[in-house]
Amino acid sequence: MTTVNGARISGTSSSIPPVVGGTTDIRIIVLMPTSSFVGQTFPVGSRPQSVAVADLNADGAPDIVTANYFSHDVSVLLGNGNGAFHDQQRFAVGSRPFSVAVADLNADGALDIVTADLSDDVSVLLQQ
Ligand SMILES: [Ca+2]
Ligand SMILES: [Ca+2]
Repeated sequence: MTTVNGARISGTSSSIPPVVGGTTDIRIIVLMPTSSFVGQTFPVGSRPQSVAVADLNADGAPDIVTANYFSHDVSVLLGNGNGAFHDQQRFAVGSRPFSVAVADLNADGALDIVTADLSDDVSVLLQQ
């Protein structure tokens, strides 16, 4: 189990340690009142293929999850509510995840993460 700013996230069937390091970035674009965009880049795992936005730690600020195809993990970036995000935490999933979704899969009130993997399976990360 790993704790990220109060959000505790763990795997379902085996220990899923966070992976250290990142090789690819995602770009956050915030719509400003002038209808222009300001971009900011945050590192995530290798070759992110899919992104989901949800309030994973229930603090009222949207958070980001990416499915990282070549690093076989997901990156979780907790938001601070003003468009900035904390450094990623990475959690291993199946081989070559290409899609990610967030939902409360076990009806405990905490959002969980699911990925579709190229290895013909899905990975489920239950938040505890
Ligand atoms: Ca949040
Ligand atoms: Ca849940």
